[in-house]
Amino acid sequence: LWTKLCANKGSDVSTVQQSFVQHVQSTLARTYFNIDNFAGYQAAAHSLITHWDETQQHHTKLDVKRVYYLSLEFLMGRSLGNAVLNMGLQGTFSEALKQLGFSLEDVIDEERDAALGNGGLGRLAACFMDSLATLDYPAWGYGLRYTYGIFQQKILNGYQVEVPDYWLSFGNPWEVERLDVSYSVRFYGQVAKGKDASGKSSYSWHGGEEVEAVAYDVPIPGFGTKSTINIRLWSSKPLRSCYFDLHSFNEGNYQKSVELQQRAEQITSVLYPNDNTMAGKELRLKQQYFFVSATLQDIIRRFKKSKRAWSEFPNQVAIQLNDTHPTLGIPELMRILVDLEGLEWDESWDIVTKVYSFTNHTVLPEAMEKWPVSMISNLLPRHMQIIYDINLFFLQKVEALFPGDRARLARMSIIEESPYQQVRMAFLAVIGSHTVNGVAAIHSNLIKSTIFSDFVEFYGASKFQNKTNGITPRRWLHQANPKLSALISEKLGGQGWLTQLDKLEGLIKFADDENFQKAWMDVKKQNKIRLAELIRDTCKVIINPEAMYDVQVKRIHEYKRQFMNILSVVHRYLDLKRMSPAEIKETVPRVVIFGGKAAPGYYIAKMVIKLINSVAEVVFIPDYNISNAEVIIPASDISEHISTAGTEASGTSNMKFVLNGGLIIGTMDGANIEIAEEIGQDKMFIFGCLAEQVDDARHNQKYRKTSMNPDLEGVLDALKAGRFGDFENFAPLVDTLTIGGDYYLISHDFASCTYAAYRDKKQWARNSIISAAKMGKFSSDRSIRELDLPSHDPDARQSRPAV
Ligand code: 26Y
Repeated sequence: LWTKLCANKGSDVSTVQQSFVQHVQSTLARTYFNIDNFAGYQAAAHSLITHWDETQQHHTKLDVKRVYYLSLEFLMGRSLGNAVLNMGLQGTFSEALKQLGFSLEDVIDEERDAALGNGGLGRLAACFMDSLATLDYPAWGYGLRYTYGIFQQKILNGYQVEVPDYWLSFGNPWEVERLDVSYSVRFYGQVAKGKDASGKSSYSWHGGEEVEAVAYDVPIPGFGTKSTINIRLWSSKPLRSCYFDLHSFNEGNYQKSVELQQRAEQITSVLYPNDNTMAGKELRLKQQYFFVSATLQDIIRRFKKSKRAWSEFPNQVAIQLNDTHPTLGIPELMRILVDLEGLEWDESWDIVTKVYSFTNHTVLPEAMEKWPVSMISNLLPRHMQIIYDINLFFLQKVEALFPGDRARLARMSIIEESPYQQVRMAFLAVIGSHTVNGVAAIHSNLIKSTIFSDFVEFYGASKFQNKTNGITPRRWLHQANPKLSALISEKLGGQGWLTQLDKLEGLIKFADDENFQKAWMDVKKQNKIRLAELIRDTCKVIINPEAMYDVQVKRIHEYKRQFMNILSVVHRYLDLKRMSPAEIKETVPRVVIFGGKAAPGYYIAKMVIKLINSVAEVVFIPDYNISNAEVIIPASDISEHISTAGTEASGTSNMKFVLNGGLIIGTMDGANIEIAEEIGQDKMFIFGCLAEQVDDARHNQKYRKTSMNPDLEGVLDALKAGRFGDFENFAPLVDTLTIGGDYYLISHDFASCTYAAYRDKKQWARNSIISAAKMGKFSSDRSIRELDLPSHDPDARQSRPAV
């Protein structure tokens, strides 16, 4: 009977409508004359979540090795439009909703972004989930269900103001609460040393406080496959017994009676809004441990179902660490194996190092996680002992290989000694993993020659690999740029390119075809109009779609050099002021568009926002997020990826822009270099210092061996003269160039960062087409395949049984 009842897998218009109406009536408990677009969105989302667990059942039956992607951030954006496209239900859903009096687009617009991430690292995790599902991997994402995502940014009087992002306020139809999946997590307390039955020392961690981790599952449907995988997000709750302190309540102390509950719920309450800068707060460390503890309990519970020996664990489990944020998973797995499961240390260590793999996303010193030994000792006393032991055994091996080299031991120690003792999480991650990867070729080489050079000498170079980042073409072209997607599919005779992005090369033969060029640029024009509307609505500024759109959207950070960009805008503006009307007529009209959030505590970055907003005729789009990125990126003619060479590990928006037919102004940094390799340097506007020149250039800058670029000097004079408002607003920012020693080499790179020709429209169209056509390498499908995760499941690829 069950099989019969469950077999209703139709995906035609009337089946969709039935499911939709059923959800309106029973899930939402509303009637058809009482549903607005938001209810329409909820009902549509609910009707998509069916047959979702079948992939898991299938993997359980096959008993396959699973891959776990552990990330403190998932920057998902909206799900409805993506789910409909990935499940191949676009036409059906539009028609079904239309007949019911809705427009699919309007309904999609009701959804709030799931913004549980800061920037590149969080968005990469989201793209990887799309690829893992699409490629039928038996994969799970694990993360935290923050009650508040990345803050919403308002601009008031030119300044950034942060508003809390309470994204769950109207519920979340994409999550399924799994009250049956919950684990308790301990903090603080003491370690007792004892002896086990055989007389061996044993350790037990007890006391302190415990909280409960409850699972929420979010489905990720693959494109063109039946596979739907999960992201399991943990939410913190008080232990059942601690919901409420009855004693305090009875004594009339209502406040105190709920304190424990609040303390527990605080753990997953808010995403830390720092991107590439470490804050060092205890609550963040708590989040990290809470996350890995719940996740490992869950992974181990699944493993134990198969009744295998522990030695089989690495054959069943692969764990990818998204940066050092989940690195406590290494000592935690050791603790579980040694203290709780009674395995020997060496055997446990062998298992741990076969399971973990670590992705590094940065070389910036301020982004490197280091936690005070005192803080870890207090919060996680047993883990601190284990970290010391891991370090001891590791340093013994170093000593054996390099006898008497005290300096080397100090350099490689997991514990940094001065100015006070801290745990270097990146070293712990390297030592506990079988492979380490960087995210673009230049970055992977840099980590080998700088932060991890001693480890390359110790382990050999093969442990350190490169996996150049990628993006999912499903969201970043098919969904964000439906007109270009349709044009490409028409030209290539199908949608095969969406899963085999190399097929875009088929467009090259049309690059000189005038009709195709026209169609291509026409799509760009329509996307520019769409963006002009967004800018009109959010900034109350009218822009000219005929002008060249020059875009820089990303987190605001000194190394990304938005400051240099706005200074060059001022430079061009001052130039225009000096020009004759005839000369002005010769220049290309240009709309410069910025967007991006500054970390709330990052004073200089906030000042950059104020400066941008003080320069007239520049647009600053507030609250840059996934959803407006989907409008901004397809509309750009040119975009800025201009970090000081050697500082941007990869960048991923650079890939999105080029894939959508935008050209790049960029430095030889991150993935820009590989984009140039693929599409040809002649199709990019490359400038600036090379990574290998940076040290010298910095030295010269700092000791004033080079004088300031005269154009830049002119710009600073204008600022000082109050041309853009009170100079006091920007003085500390300008100081970074002078007394600060210009660490990011703005003066050095200033001269060459200016003009991009837009006049030869045909040449532009040709370059745009060829560039997009050669972007095949940058699909996240390729990154995922290279990551060498447990083999995927060929049986899953069947036509999807939809709604
Ligand atoms: C330690 C904590 C404060 C922290 C939080 C977030 C540290 C770093 C981050 C985020 C880092 C990040 O987003 N890095 C970016 O990762 C992208 C994906 O690999 C790269 O493309 C990009 O260059 C890099 O800056």
